[in-house]
Parts: sequence; structure tokens; C-alpha cells
Amino acid sequence: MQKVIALLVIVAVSSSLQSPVETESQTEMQLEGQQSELKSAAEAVPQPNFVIPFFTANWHKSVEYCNYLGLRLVVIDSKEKEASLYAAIMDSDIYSNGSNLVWVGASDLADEGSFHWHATGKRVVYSNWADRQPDNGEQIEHCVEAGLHEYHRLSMKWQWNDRDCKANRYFVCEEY
Ligand SMILES: [Ca+2]
Ligand SMILES: [Ca+2]
Repeated sequence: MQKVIALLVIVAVSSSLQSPVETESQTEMQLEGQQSELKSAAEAVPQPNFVIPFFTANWHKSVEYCNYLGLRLVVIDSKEKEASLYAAIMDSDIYSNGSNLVWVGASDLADEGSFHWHATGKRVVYSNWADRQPDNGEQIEHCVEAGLHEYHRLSMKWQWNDRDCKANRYFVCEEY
């Protein structure tokens, strides 16, 4: 009986120690490893925590400012996260102010034609380039902007483009 009580206490303490906000990687592991708990785990997935400052900056300054906040220029490594990012943009002051293009944290500054995420050093695997992008326009486009791109017949799509890193853009930082 004592053993049972001790066990109950341990269970109670360990469950009370669980953080209410799970990290993304913990949640991903749950999703992969415990399909039977897929529904409850998915419900627990916190929206990635994005911060969209209300001023524009070049790509380098954007990286610097996110770091200054203890954040990083956003990394987009899945379709779900990208959708969540666009939702955050559409919900932001910059969007209601008429802007939708933002810097994200990838560039090919280190190695032309090979895009990497600045904050993780990982190669860009998941991507959503706009038509004919990245094109390294005028051989000076090395930083990635995401936003609405216009196509024929005025259709618009949320996609990526490489752009001169010196251009001023709004940008999105994220907690990680
Ligand atoms: Ca380039
Ligand atoms: Ca381009």
C-alpha cells in the first residue's frame, strides 16, 4: 500500500513539473512516436512565437535586432510553420499597414546558390520559391524574403524570393 501511495505521489509531482508549453521538438517527437496520441499532441502544439517589429531594416540588421531581443530571424523548415508565419503576418500591424514582404533567416551569402538558415547553419531543405526564383538577380541577391508574389491575371501567392540583402524590409523574429 505504501508503495502505491509513493508511486501516486511521484506521478503527481512529475505531472505538475511538466511545463504547460512544450518545446517544438518535444512535440514533434510525440507526433512521430505516439500516433495514438496524435490528436491530443496536435492540440498542444503551441503556435510558433513570432515577433514582428514595426520598422524595416536590411537583412543583416534584421538578424542583429532579433538577436538583440534574444530571438532569431525566423527559420521556415516546414509547410505548417510557413502557414503559421503567414497567419502571423496577416494578423500584424505591418499587414494592416499594407506590407506583406518580410525577411526570413536564410541566405546564400556564404556560398552562392546554396541557401542556408543563418541561425541553425542548416541547408534550406523545405522551400517555397516563387516562379523562377531564386534568380540571384544582377548577381546581388543573396537574402530570402517571403510574402505575396503577384502572378499573371493578378493572382497572388505567398512565396519566397531572393533579394539584395541591403534592401529594407519588415522582418520576423522568433523565439526558439
Ligand atoms: Ca545569391
Ligand atoms: Ca530574386
